[in-house]
Amino acid sequence: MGKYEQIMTMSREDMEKLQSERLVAEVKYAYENQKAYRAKMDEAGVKPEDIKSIKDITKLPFTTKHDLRENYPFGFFACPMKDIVRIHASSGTTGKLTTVGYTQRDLDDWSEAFARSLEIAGVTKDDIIHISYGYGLFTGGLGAHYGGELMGCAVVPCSTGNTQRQLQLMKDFGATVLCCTPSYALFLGEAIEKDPNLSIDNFKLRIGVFGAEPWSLGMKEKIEEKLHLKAYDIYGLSEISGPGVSMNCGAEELHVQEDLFYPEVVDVNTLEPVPDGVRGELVFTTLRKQGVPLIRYRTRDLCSITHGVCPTCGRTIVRMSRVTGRTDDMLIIRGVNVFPSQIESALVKIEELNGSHYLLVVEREGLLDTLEIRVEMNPKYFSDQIKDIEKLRKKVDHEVTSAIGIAAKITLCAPGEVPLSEGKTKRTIDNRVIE
Ligand code: DLL
Repeated sequence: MGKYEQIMTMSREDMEKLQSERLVAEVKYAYENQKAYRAKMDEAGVKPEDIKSIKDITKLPFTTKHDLRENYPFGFFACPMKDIVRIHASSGTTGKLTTVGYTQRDLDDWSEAFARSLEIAGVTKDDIIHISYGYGLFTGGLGAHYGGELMGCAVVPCSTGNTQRQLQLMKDFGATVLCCTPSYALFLGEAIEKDPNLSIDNFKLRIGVFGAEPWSLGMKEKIEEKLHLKAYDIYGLSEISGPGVSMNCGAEELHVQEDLFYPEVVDVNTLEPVPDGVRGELVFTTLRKQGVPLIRYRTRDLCSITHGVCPTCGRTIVRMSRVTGRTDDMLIIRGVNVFPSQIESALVKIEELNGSHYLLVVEREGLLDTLEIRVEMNPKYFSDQIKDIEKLRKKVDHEVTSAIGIAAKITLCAPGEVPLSEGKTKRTIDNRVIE
């Protein structure tokens, strides 16, 4: 039995007891030390004494990214700077940075959350982990690094950049685990295919720990096929700690480290909790954070949660579905809600395309929104014959329209024209000016 199995197979009753104790303490701590959240509780008329168990969590007000930005840089910190040992920040798509401070215990908990995720994927201390998440203010690199060390693995801290050298080190050192974004994993797989001096048979990769951006199951298959490994989906966000908040066990669902980060899913409009299995906005409450405790933090990520024993691995900690989109990357085009991930799922199924290499461009012409999908053709099927291109364009058009329910302009691009990036790949350019 793995080192962390006990906590991940706890009975519901024991877990709720632990969560209740921790929530009571966390809310009291936040109320006493976090001025901004105390003001919210006062405004909502809730006192720490009103919170007696985890069931009372719905009495508490939400926290949003806006609150964190308003209090930039350190207004949400709940302890003096002498107790903070690390600061991370995430830029998001707009506006100011969101800063998070960690005490040593916060870092230890986060490392454990990542190490538990590795255990779920079957990583052991015999593994050599190659980390190509960015090291820096982004939590990917350092999160994987300390989680891997805690697990006892040999960690290779490569960070991003210089793909040729990354591949050489991965091969020479015999890396068995690769940690990076799914976009970069695919990029690496394609780079191996293109290089006549490299063959995937000379690599020892067996497990991929990929996350930080939404990716479709089709993309997962492609990565597994190119890198000859089993790909796992790791989720997390800097506000709550970083990667390792949840991890999939082989089935599609991700196990949440719910004794540390308590998840709820709420209806996007009413903000009322929804039943298990119903999709809504994911909300997290940290149960043991000292630097920046966050109560009912609205992630904007869309998913559902399910309780009960996992039919795949037998663990009892709650599961969340893969995050396929965010409330803020949902595009509303001519009144229809469209997620980039829906389009990706349709594109990756078409063999004649390099379906993961796509970019969505939204414009407004007069009063009408237009959506253009730029997608690369697969080099194997690449043709510059107008007849062939037109036939493929029609096929893509048909698949996409049936997936999203609206028509889009399909632009087929030559291989290499829509590149993936080393970090999170930008999938949408929205040029609409909304007056
Ligand atoms: O992306 C932390 C991370 C690093 C997770 C490495 C996994 C691996 P942020 O930069 O704060 O933190 O961005 C968090 O990224 O709210 C989601 O929208 C998205 N995200 C993260 N993991 C996944 C995933 C890191 N597995 C935001 N699937 C989150 C889909 C993900 N979206």
